[in-house]
Amino acid sequence: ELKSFPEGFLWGASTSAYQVEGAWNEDGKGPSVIDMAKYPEGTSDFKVASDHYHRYKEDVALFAEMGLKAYRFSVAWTRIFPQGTGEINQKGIAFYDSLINELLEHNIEPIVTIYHFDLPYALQQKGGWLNRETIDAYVNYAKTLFTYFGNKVKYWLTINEQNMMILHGSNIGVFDKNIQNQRKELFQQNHNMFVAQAKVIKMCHEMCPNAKIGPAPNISSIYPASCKPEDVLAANNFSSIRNWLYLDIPVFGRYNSVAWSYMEEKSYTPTVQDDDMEIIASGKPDFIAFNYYRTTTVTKNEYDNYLADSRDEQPLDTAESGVYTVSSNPHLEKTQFNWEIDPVGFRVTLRELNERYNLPLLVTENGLGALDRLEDGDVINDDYRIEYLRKHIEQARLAITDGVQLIGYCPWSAIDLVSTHEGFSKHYGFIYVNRDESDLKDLRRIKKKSFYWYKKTIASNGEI
Ligand code: BGP
Repeated sequence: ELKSFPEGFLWGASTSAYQVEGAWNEDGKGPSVIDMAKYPEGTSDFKVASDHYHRYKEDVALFAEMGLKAYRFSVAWTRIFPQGTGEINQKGIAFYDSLINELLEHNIEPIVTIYHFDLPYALQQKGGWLNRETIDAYVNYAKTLFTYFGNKVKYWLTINEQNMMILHGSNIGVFDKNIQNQRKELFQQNHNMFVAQAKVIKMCHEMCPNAKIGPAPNISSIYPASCKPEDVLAANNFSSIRNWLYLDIPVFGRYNSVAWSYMEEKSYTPTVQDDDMEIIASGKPDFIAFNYYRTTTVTKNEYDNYLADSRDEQPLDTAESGVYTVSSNPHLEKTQFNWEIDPVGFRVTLRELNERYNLPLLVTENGLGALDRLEDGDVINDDYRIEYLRKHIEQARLAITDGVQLIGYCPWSAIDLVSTHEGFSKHYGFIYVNRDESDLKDLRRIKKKSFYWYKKTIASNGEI
């Protein structure tokens, strides 16, 4: 018999600071790597975004009207520490304090991502995550957040999509161009982030005993493109490299063995300092947050040196010589932006996570990016988005019936924002933001059809 969503289920929605806030250099904010990245001609930049920094009260009122029980957002590190370290910028603290208060007054639970891609540029100039001083800077930054907001925020997320930063950070601009393409160095940055994350999890437990904290990778079930044993093995390998590496570390306190032997084989293994593994084992998460958009299908990669000359330009989410090549799945429909749609894969992913880790799960992103059209009378008929979300919610409910401990669902995104890869034309929100690239003043908010649908869904606790 179909189970219901549990009582107190965190029906929410998500954003991240640089994609929604704008005000990129206001009130003392320093530049992040995202602010300094070069975007292709014609792509919207993040300077104004959805102007949420100035309109957050209006936005929170809309979230409350939609009935959100939770709102997952990120703090911009450079609002708190403009240079990554040093003096606290009190105006940054004040902004997030007001935002959190506003949410709590509307009975919306804040779920806070500490770091969502936007490393302070000043830290990157000193080597970014290759420099172990960044570990200390991150710990100090998190400590500041726990000090100011630890009594108000119950759910913390350490790092958004660390795995995607490693797998294709070059596309997002999160790493220094001069070092990002060296795969060995990617895995060193990865290791340093693991150490930083563990320290922050441990510190959160000490400083905020009533709060919960977890990692937030992007997790996707990996399918073999055929039933050829070599393809099945490739899928198994990629699953370890892409998914389990990022959760075995915080949950079990050790490197996933398949991922480690892959790194050894490729000479990518990071330098692990004496007490690193002890530190890693000391920071166990209370739940696993994850982002899910689609599954991934792979074949065995038959090359010794895949795309020899440009190999390092090829992000790891595309291929690895002799190990895997990401291919497409002919059984799945695609979005306008060519992302495969796989609600059943969502159930599979939820089950896999539950079986491996037996921890509460929180979905922090899931959604459909589309070229929404504003029709006469300020209407957006985004039936395709409703369809996508409905199917995923149905599968989530089946997963709960399977025994998965799902505590919340926060689709991407609460409100339209700038897409990480594709600018503002790719809309995800329940609330439309009228953004004309030649005049960024309007930015008015318009409720989409999906806004009213999600409101009903929440009100009925997912009985759709
Ligand atoms: C995730 C990120 C988000 C968001 C989302 C959608 O990887 O955590 O920041 O951008 O993907 O991706 P995109 O904007 O490229 O469509």
